[in-house]
Amino acid sequence: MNKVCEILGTEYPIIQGAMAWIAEGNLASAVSNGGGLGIIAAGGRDAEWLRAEIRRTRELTDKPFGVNIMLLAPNVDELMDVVCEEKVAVVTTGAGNPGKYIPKLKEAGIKVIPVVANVTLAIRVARAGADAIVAEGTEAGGHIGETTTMALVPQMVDAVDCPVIAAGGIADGRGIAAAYMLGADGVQIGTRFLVADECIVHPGYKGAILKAKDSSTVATGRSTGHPVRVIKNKLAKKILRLEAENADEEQINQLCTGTLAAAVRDGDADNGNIMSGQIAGLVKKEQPAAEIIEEMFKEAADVFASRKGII
Ligand code: TUI
Repeated sequence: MNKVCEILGTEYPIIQGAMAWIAEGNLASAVSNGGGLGIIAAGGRDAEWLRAEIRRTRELTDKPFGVNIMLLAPNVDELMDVVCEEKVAVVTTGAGNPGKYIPKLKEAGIKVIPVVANVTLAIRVARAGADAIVAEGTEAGGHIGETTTMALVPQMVDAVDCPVIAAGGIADGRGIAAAYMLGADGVQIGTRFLVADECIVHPGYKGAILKAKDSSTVATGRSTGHPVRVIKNKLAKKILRLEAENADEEQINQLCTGTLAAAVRDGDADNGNIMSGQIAGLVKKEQPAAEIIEEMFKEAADVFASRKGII
């Protein structure tokens, strides 16, 4: 059996990406019911919301699902308490080193899968007891590192003993097959699930993903040391201009205030912060989450078969 399926308790070795203010019970349960691991994103939420959402998700699926905790959040300790009390199956983390929380999570019987963007941090979290690690390349949406998935995955596979799950730039069976070839045992996919029927993000956000082409994303925030990949719209261009002019961080932060809500809740494709991976150009239709998963893994198997004679 696939090592990642064994850890996650799923039919397919796929984790849904955590998308702040977007990934909640509807999408998480749909992905889990489709045989993957659905994720509730706790970033920006409070402990009460998270507890209620975990309980609501349990009513929508009897399959395992996980919670993502963004480590830059001011209420990380409280969110960690909630996932331990509720004994969710899996916790993924982002934007930092979850090392100090790992013993407590494992004591609660929770599998811990940090999402990391470089090998140094991967080695640290592996030593701290991570069950698996998501190697997230710079092609991914949201907060990103510098290294591509193609370069990051094999280097991480060589550096750690636990299974590696590839993320960033994967949205179909070819991407899954490629990740396996690099030594990954599973994939994390965000962008394609943005247009899942069960994803509650505003249709304007979905439209921006469906309209995107290969060159439609850009990383803002490089000047502040926190690059974030988004759709290159009016807002992103304004931020890039300010960064080029060495505007102070406060001014940029002010411009960004409320823009994630504008994208997620109001679907403002011009002035909203539309986080997306580079692979958005490949995402062309809205489908149920379960159909997305089944289609991608069938395609991965077909790709393996059709390329058999290549070497
Ligand atoms: O965390 C993510 N993706 C995210 S978090 C997020 S919310 C947010 N929004 C705006 C600004 C900041 C956060 C949206 N998307 N992926 C995992 C990830 N971790 N990507 C990059 C990193 C990372 C980068 C540098 C983690 C640690 C780090 O430096 C510390 C170290 O020890 O290397």
